[in-house]
Amino acid sequence: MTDLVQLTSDNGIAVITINNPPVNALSPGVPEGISEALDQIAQNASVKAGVLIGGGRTFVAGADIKEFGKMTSGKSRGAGLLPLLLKIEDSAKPVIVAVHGTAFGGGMELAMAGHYRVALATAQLGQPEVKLGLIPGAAGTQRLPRLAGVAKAVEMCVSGNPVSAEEAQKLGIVDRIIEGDLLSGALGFAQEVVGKPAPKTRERNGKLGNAAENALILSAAREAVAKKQRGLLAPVSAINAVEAATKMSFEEGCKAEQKLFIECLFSEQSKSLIHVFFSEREVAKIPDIPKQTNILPIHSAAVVGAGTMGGGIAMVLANAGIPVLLKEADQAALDRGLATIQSNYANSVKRGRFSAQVAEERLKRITPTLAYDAFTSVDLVIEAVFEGMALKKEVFRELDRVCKPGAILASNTSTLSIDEIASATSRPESVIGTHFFSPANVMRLLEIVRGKASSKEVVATCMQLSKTLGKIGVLVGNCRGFVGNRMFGPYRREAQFLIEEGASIEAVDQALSDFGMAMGPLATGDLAGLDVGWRIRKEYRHLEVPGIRQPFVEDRLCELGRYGQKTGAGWYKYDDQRRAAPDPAVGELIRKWVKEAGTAQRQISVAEVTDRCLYALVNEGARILEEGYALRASDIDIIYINGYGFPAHRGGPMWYADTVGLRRVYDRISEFHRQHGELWQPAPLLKQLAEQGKAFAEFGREQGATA
Ligand code: 3H9
Repeated sequence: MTDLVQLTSDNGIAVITINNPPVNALSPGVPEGISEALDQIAQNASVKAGVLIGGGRTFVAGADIKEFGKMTSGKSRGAGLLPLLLKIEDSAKPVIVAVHGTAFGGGMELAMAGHYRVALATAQLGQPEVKLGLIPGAAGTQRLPRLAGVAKAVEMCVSGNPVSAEEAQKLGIVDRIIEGDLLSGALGFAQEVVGKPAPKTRERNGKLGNAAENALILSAAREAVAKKQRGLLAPVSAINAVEAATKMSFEEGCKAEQKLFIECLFSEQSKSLIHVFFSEREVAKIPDIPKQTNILPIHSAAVVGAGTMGGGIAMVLANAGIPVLLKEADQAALDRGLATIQSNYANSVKRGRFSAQVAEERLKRITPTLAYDAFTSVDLVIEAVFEGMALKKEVFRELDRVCKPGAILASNTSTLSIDEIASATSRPESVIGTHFFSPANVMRLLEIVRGKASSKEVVATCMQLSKTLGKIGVLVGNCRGFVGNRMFGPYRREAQFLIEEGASIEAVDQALSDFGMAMGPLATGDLAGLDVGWRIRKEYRHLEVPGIRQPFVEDRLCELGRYGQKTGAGWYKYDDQRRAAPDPAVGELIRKWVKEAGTAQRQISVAEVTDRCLYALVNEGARILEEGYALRASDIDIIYINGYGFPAHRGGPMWYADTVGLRRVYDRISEFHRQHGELWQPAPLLKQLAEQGKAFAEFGREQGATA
């Protein structure tokens, strides 16, 4: 028996315990250990049944994801779980699988091979492989429809979302919910089933439906995938694999699943999504801030500014159970802000996201105020006033005056220097940036901007807070635009240059949307409000270098009052439902403006559109990385996937560049440099890595994300 699996016994029932912390993944050694335990159970006449259980915080959360990289690079052949699962199912003595925590992926497949499943009410069961660009690869697509029916199996394998133990019981996946101690409950269940014929999941064909019903289920699923999971391989493969269960024998279905699983495993999409999985966890690790750093308690908070961002941030805090003061300068603005929050909550209730009672509780946690008086006791303040340095400094001077020592003073600025804002206080160590993305109550990204003086405790607390708020916090350094917006500038600049050089608005947006971006760059501008960038450009105009080309169309649109969706017109025109349509008037205006400016017009290919926009992101990302404003290339990827609609299956902009090959990216950027001038100067780090034949993923810094 390996160290990872233990065999004990209790009153004639063998207990196989998997101990592979933290999540009992099926790493090498675990399947072998279970197999050996089964052999011993078979040989021991005094044992009547077996219970399979996970030690620690969970049952098995799946195959060991780290092994997949070894398999695709030929360093490992993979464990091949199928024979083990058949061995469990063929055991002459019943095997009861006891589930707590999560039975995910290979863990769920392992559970389904048992003759019975019992679970704690808090357990979750699911086939989340699709989120890694995979499908279940150990007969999950064959056993799940046999237990839960075809429609549910398709839904679970395509969405990757788990079901609760209670739902699993209703579906027929779980046989009993255990109250109290799981092992005692499982042992009791085992005593009840000893001597009775043990059902084999693979032989339970009763829920496989009929051809006509299944055809409808499968075609509806394919249609939904084409719309909602555009361009993704794994959801389509998952449907095909479940279809195989409905049309073939179990053995043939397993072979079909294996083939589809291997195709997915070797796809770029899966490698990218696995990169995203590990990057999301890596992001929380900050080299110079040890795990045991003191986390400051956040029992109460305040938000300054009840505009779109301030209101959204107040909701995020309230949703996480933190009482929050919401301050505005005048009653009318405060009323408007509160009315928006109320209507947002009402909409969520209408859509069934939560009950009216929950909405009311959340709303009650938000206390409107016109004064700073009550700020004296709060643990955290987030400033979200209009984006202007003078105003921000005024607010921070006031916060410095009223807030208790140790309170965290955060700014939601998206562009301004945290250090300069901090200089308005006597306690710059307590000042930090918390840059939320709009709509704040929806978007997952939170850029945490570390100022020169921000203390380690304050940084660690904000990283922890991001989790409490259901966000993914990424630590960035204090440079203009931080990481996300600093890169977004060149990206949108190129989109506009392409328009000025002859591409149509729709062609540019379509090219990026076909690449997988949630929205094209021009439509994104309309959504965010073109006036936001216009105002920032005006603030920084003094920094522009004479002779360097600047896009001008967007400023002209703003001068005409075309701010985007909010004014019903921007790059596109909008109806009162904010549905976009091309606006021929804009096309005419652009043609007139570029003629006046003397910009040469030409045919522009889709490849040029995507390369110019995406490589502008990559080139700036390389500078950010080299300058230490992001800790790792993968942090930049996480920012772009969670804050800017970059497709996760492409792994983020830096990973995407790595997959293209940095030599190719560098050559193309050098070509743009020759054609379009200084703005395309290749980043030194990109040049260096390209020449060394390396990837961004290989570039590590001792420290970074510090000012
Ligand atoms: C699969 O099963 C394919 C099959 O069909 C069979 C094919 C033959 N492997 O998330 P956390 C690590 S595909 C390796 O922070 P939480 C994770 O990286 C798999 N490592 O904790 C982290 O490491 P570190 C299907 C794993 O409590 C640590 O464990 N299964 C795995 O917030 C803690 O993780 C899935 O997709 C793994 N499978 O959430 C489930 N899982 O501390 C993926 C976790 O060094 N896992 N780690 O950063 C999850 O969804 C969450 O981790 C879970 C726990 C909900 C389980």
